[in-house]
Amino acid sequence: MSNLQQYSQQIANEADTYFGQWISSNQFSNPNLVPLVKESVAHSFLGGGKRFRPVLVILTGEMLGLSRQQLWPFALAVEMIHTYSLIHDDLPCMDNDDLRRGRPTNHKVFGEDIALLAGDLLLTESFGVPVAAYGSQPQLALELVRLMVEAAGGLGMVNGQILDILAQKNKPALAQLELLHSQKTGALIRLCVEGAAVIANASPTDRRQLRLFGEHLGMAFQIADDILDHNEAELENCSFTSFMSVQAVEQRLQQTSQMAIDCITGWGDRAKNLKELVQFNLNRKA
Ligand code: GRG
Repeated sequence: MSNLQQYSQQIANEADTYFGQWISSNQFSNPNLVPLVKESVAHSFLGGGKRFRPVLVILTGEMLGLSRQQLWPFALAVEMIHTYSLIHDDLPCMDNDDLRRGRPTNHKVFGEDIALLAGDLLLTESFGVPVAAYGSQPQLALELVRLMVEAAGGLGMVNGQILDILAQKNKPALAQLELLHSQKTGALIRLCVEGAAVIANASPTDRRQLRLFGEHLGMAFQIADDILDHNEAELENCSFTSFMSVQAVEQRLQQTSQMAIDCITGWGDRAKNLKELVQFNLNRKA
């Protein structure tokens, strides 16, 4: 395990602890919340996962001189959106998956109705997290919520998912495939980086540069996913490997990763962990 992998694992473990504590408090400790919904949320939210997005929030924020304490609430909010999207993506009306992270999907355990609502709960409550945590700085809270809407909404993940559904029926053009992935997967990864920049009160130039970094990293994350799926013989219309050879997709992954790294060279040595994260994604196995 590389130093960054160990460091990321430590952040992911801390995230699990923080998320676990959060779920035992706030609205979740209110006796009026039906226990079944709480169990359903916990099943997916505390059920493993790489915690790639929280790690990205923390690594970006640390590069900008922030403490983890300042970043956890935002990392939590992003992971809530991510978890909602996975629960809904697994539903019978979407991908109809029985397993996620090697365990039964939410609807397989709790039924479609509860799973749908657990996802709704996570998405809705995610917006309350920055409002509560950064409420003493209303401009900051407002900007984070605005970014969350941008990433999750009609020009973000939801539109990406709709393009994905349409792509199953008619193979899209390559440019449409890029848009699909930048919205479905990339928007949330961009949000992690830009949100940390906003919390750090980064200059407009630095913020633009980091947003671009997040976009390239998001695309690289998706391309790596496509290569993994291809290796597991999961061929889809909306995969880069259905447009070009695996070698060409691997080359694209190299180029996109380099574009990401180029965006953060200005931070010199402080960008070491983020650069290693890009490198790690290049070779990831899961
Ligand atoms: C339902 C609006 C809506 C959107 C769903 C994110 C998504 C859109 C679907 C997930 C399907 C998928 C395989 C997307 C491609 C890459 C991706 C986002 C993988 C899942 O993220 P990981 O690998 O998951 O970070 P873990 O389990 O580690 O949290």
